[in-house]
Amino acid sequence: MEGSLGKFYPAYSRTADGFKKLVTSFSVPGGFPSHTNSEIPGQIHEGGELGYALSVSFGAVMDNPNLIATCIVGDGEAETGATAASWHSYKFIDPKESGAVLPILHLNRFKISEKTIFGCMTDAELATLFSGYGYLVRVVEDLGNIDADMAASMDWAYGEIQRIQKAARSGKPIVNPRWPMIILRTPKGWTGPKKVHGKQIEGSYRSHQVPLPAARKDREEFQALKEWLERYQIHELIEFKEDGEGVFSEKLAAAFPEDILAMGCSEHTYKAYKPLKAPQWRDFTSKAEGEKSCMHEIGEYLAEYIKMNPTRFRIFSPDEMYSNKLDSVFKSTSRNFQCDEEARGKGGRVIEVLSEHLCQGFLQGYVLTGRVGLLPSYETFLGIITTMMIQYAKFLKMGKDTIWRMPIGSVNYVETSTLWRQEHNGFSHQNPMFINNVLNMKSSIVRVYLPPDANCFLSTLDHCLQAKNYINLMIGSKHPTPVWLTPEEAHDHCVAGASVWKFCSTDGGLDPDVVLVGCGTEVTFEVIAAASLLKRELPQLRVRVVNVTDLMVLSKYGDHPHALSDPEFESLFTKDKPVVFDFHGYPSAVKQLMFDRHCSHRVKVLGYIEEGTTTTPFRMLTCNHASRYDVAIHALRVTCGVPHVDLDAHRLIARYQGKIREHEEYILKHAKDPEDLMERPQF
Ligand SMILES: Cc1ncc(C[n+]2csc(CCOP(=O)(O)OP(=O)(O)O)c2C)c(N)n1
Repeated sequence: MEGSLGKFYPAYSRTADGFKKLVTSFSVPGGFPSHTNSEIPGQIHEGGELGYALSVSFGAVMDNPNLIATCIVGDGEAETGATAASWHSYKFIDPKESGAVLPILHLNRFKISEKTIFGCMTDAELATLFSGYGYLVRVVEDLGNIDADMAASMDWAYGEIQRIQKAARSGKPIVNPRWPMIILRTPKGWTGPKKVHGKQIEGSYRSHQVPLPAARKDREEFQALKEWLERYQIHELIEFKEDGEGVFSEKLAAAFPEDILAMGCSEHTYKAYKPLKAPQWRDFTSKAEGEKSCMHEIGEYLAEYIKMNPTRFRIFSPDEMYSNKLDSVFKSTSRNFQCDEEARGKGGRVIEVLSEHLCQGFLQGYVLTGRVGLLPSYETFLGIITTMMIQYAKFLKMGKDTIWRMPIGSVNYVETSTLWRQEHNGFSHQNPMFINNVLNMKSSIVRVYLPPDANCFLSTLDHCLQAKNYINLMIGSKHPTPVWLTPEEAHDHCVAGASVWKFCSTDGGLDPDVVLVGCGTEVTFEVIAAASLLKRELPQLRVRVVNVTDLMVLSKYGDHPHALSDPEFESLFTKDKPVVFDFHGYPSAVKQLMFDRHCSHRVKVLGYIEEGTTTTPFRMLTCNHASRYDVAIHALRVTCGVPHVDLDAHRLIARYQGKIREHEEYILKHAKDPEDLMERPQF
């Protein structure tokens, strides 16, 4: 009615036909969905899965000083863990640089069929709880006078917000300001049917969603529906002229804001994206020698990114910047946490809160309103926000098909502190499942990268921060690991997504007996070490080493935009030679991608098979059968029958099995790996 729908969808304009279409096609096939999604003007939130409205609202107002988001939270939604954490979100809002969120907790006492926790609390309990969170609370519950009560409360809230913002923006910030919030008490299904078939509807759980499901067939329900709709007195509000145009009563028309102020027309929600300024990633690269921590190197790069984009780029981290070795970003920025005098009022670009849900919600709100963000996380714990990522992917997919939605930046994840290096944390910290979860999303929007060294990581990050409309997952080590490729080689490798690594292959990879593939930092090291071992001990075995940095190249041509054509695939993995594929995560991810390549008979996939504990890095590899010895053993097994391999295969397999046992005994005795295992393999 406020005109936004008609602006974006002429078929839903303010005419008799437009209204009819809206009413008759709502929540039926072909019409608008029952929960908000990206086809709805003004929306930046996939409705349906409850819990995230508040954190997304806070993300939207960050660095948007003139924006106020009003977020209505149902008392059912308020029971979710994600919402429970979200009440604290204002503690990350600096009123000088950001806008404000006005939370409205709507207490109608019921969820689907049970009473709600908040609905059963007294005003005193609620006021104490939310005062404790730091809010100024106002309860709106005067049902006989609800419009005036609500209008006065909104005025009050707006005034409070302005007071806080004015103080901060005039250089006299209020320390720990109390932001306003409203608690609205109304009966569930208020103004709907009161009683049907002798049972109370209004004010009970029976009004949830569809209060009169049998109105088509049941007389009493039909009568209740008729009376309910007639109570709106629609004819006093709208008159339809002969040409079908709807004319609103003066009173109603006066309530509609101008186009620019209509909630459904807010440009923040559909055309606010501007690309970031990007530093030269090559300036942060190193020579192809020695060891570098991918996280440390990208930290330096991000510090520069932040300098160049002081108000349009943020990092949201579950308190892991230091532990993920990304702390070099603090060379150019600080944290942003208003309760901490060291981190308040400084324009810090890093929000650290130990809630992956909040990080994801903030990131979504920030990105969907046109900015760019990064969420670095322990590999294992990103799984916590799996369903949020999935809901976001749904929003993105529909948004890409919605013509009036302009492109947005990408949601970028960096997974580090990976499962292979959990020598102090152990089994609980070993879980690469997020990769599988991302793979299942629509191929047009998801990208998964496992850059094998720091130079490749820089090139990948540079690409992701500029890419539009994607969910990018980047995985890499925080520990120093070898730099294998020069910056130019890294660039070429990342553009290709996968390539033959000639320096560690026999005759540059020509005419191989077996192809060894690494995908992921630690397992790539093992593949290279296996190639070096075999070169030394069985030089007549012809080995080709391939590295995959862009996981999606593996999928069947046509299934993903990055998928290799069959000839390209065969140029790397050969037409018919055996392949030993050492993968960073669960082998199922690679198998899923390669299933339609019809090459499973010649590809052995190694990876994480849910064996883990607090143990050394190399023991992690051996207990999951993904070490250099396992790669070499499989390479020998799959090439048995090749005459010059047969002569030595069994002897070497037995030797490598012995090496694994020897290593096991060594670490039991010394609680560490032998030093020489981490030496850069020689060729
Ligand atoms: C995460 C999640 N769990 C469960 C549901 C199923 N569900 C749909 S509506 C609802 C009750 C919501 O109650 P409330 O937030 O109070 O909203 P109301 O309908 O009362 O306005 C539930 C449990 C859901 N949509 N999302």
